[in-house]
Amino acid sequence: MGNSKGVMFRGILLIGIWFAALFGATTWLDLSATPRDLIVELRSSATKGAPVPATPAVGMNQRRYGPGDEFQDCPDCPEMVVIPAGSFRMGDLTGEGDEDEKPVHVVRVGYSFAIGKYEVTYGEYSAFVNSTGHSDGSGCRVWANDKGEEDNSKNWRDPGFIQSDGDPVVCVNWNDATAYAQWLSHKTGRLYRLLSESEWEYVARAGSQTKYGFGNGDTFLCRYGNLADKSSKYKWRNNNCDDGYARHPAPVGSFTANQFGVHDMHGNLWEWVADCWHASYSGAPSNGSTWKYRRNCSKRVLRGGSWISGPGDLRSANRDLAIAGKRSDIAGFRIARMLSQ
Ligand SMILES: [Ca+2]
Ligand SMILES: [Ca+2]
Ligand SMILES: [Ca+2]
Repeated sequence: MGNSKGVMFRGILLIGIWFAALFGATTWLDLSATPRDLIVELRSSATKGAPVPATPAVGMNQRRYGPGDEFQDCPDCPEMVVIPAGSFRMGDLTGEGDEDEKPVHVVRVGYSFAIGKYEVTYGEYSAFVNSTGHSDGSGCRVWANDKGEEDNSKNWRDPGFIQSDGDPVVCVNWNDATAYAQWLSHKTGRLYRLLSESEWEYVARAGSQTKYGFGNGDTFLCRYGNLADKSSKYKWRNNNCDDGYARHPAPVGSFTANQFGVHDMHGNLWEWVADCWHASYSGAPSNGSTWKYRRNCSKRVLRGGSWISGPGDLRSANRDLAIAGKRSDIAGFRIARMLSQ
């Protein structure tokens, strides 16, 4: 009798552990829609360094989102837009790009995901810093005098121009951006992260194969984003139009959205993406995942150009790089969120 009771007890215990493992450990992150390698990468980055909340702030019963849907996971969270799965040709399609935009290659983004409708704002970043005490850092490279100069007195709170909640946050480095995405993941119970570089170009192109998401004409740039326009002093300025913002970034959403409903992919601020810098696309991933396996990953990719950029820097295919720990008033970031199927 005693032996059979022991067997029964062990059986119940094993079933209990199985249920706990199935429902307890896996329900707070949405991982089902990502490629397998991306899932492994994201699971490790999202769970590193911070405790899993006992009760996620947002409900476990998530509605299903379809392409074009917009949502916000909490009042302080960024507004998100759902992007459809699809394929595109990445790189210099128009023949006016740099060597680092080659070779052109096909990328298949085989999953739908959500992207910030805007660059992350000052108000959204404030909520993160107020909640976590995240460091302001020690200085920022600013363009107040029309040339980039390190200024130890400047940071995201005071970059040298007035910032309000609806402006895009500046003077944040790659590490700050990543910490913000991880905090948002733990706050909401959803998987937020930086975009991969290929996801970024996929959204910037929004189905186009032209120089910009809206076509080839520099004349129309001022409708879609803030750059060095004809009111600017920079010699590389776009003399075709005036976008109304000469000396600083524009509040997010000031310009027309692209075909996916996303704003400021061209200009306003350069945007940090997750990938390590590689000087060519030889060997680049073709499934939308982040390209990260490089011994020295201190340099990260920036995309889209900024309020001091000329037209060439705003091209969909254009790439730039910066040291991950550096902050400047021409770079911010945008986030992505994985969706369950
Ligand atoms: Ca401008
Ligand atoms: Ca931008
Ligand atoms: Ca470039």
